[in-house]
Amino acid sequence: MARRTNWAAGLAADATDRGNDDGSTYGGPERAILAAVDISRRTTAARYGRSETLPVEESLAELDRLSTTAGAEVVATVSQRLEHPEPATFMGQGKVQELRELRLDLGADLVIFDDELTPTQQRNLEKGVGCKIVDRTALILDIFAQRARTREGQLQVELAQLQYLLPRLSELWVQFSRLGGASSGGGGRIATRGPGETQLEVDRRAIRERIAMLKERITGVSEHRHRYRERRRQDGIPIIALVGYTNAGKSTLLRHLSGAEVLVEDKLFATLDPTTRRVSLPRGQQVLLTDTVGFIQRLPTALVAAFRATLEEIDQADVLIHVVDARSPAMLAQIEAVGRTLDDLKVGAKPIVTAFNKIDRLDPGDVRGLGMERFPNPVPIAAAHGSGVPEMLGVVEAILDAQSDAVPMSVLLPYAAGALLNTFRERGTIATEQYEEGGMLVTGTLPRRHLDAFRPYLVEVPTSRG
Ligand SMILES: Nc1nc2c(ncn2[C@@H]2O[C@H](COP(=O)(O)OP(=O)(O)OP(=O)(O)O)[C@@H](O)[C@H]2O)c(=O)[nH]1
Ligand SMILES: [Mg+2]
Repeated sequence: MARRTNWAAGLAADATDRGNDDGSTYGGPERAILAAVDISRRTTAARYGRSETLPVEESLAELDRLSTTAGAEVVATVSQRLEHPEPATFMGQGKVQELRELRLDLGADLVIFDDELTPTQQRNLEKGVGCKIVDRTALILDIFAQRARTREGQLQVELAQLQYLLPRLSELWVQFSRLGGASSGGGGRIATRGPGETQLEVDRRAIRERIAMLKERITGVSEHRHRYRERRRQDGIPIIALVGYTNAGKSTLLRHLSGAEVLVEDKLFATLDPTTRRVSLPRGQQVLLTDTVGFIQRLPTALVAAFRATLEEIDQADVLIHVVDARSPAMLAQIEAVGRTLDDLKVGAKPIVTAFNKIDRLDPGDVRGLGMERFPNPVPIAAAHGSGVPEMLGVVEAILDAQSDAVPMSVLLPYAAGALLNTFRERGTIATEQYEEGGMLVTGTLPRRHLDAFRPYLVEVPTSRG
């Protein structure tokens, strides 16, 4: 089972903080200080290969939301401008000291860093600041652990947690022995040199075995899903996947279109597990619409790897609807983060409809200022109320038409062949339906792959009367 609090953070807390008389809280939400290094724009861009980076204030605002979602109470925020993070302590010595004092003043329980820390940085910070240190990756993993509902989601989160933990295990043992080992007779360090390291190896092996087992189970679940998807594909129903930054409004859009009782929340990562619903396009064609986990800037690699099965849903889609929170001050950085994640997933070139959502919150002038035309197939929408949604579906329909290799035809379907009429209605586009003596005379277009089934009923399209 995925754990609510990850080992790294939990164990460190037991070892260093609990039971200290430093005024930190017991029970109630944990009090957190947020910390970020503001790396000069150029360096960051080079490191992450991005041109549009989230400014440190925006990134901290996002970390604040993540922390609150995880159940912490944010009591202070600290940032430092640096050319690059300190290899040993992430922040400079002075800042570490400042954090230590701040934590004592405010009775904070932990410091959350807006980056992934190396195991060494984490250990040094725990020593220097004197409390639990959680990094961005551990925080996101923690939220995912809270949110995973399905078996597959839980397996994937546990896999990501263990992959995060494995390289940190030895640091944890050093720390555990330094503090915990002392109680068994004082010689903490000596005691762990021998048996401790043996224990470390045992633990490592146990974790590796569990990782292998989890991967196998995840493969099992995803194979099941793969077969299910194949069936849908043979049915010829196009698949549309909703992608986008977390909290952009993907679930809201699915709910509006299908009435599905999916969770909509003003929280990050409200959705983890994919939900698929049948939806009709304006001219009646049926498609499957899939809502899945949202993206975030610097999505931890362990998570992307572990969620590959879930993310395959995106890979299977014929068209992607990229839902953008047009109200967010960080809109451009978010669009780029989504683009980068899609690249990482090697989703390949798929047609994308860019749905600029939440325009009910913008003035018309602001909408013009969005620069929507820079993005593929842009459509302004308000998923919550449905405005713009029919137009968006129309764009999807046009793309599918172009893709489907639609063939115009006229067929006289006997009244007994109701199933074929349904197929025409759901997979194709009907121009006219006419009751005739021999059956229903239908004209319209149908994807070429259905042609064989309809061939026996084809009729000449009358070109002129008489
Ligand atoms: N004003 C306004 N708010 C919206 C609109 N669409 C969604 N929201 C709000 O945005 C928040 C996030 O919506 P969700 O649908 O949960 O977003 P999501 O993309 O599924 O987010 P995750 O599942 O966390 O990735 C909710 O509070 C919604 O009510 C809209 O058109 N207008
Ligand atoms: Mg959602």
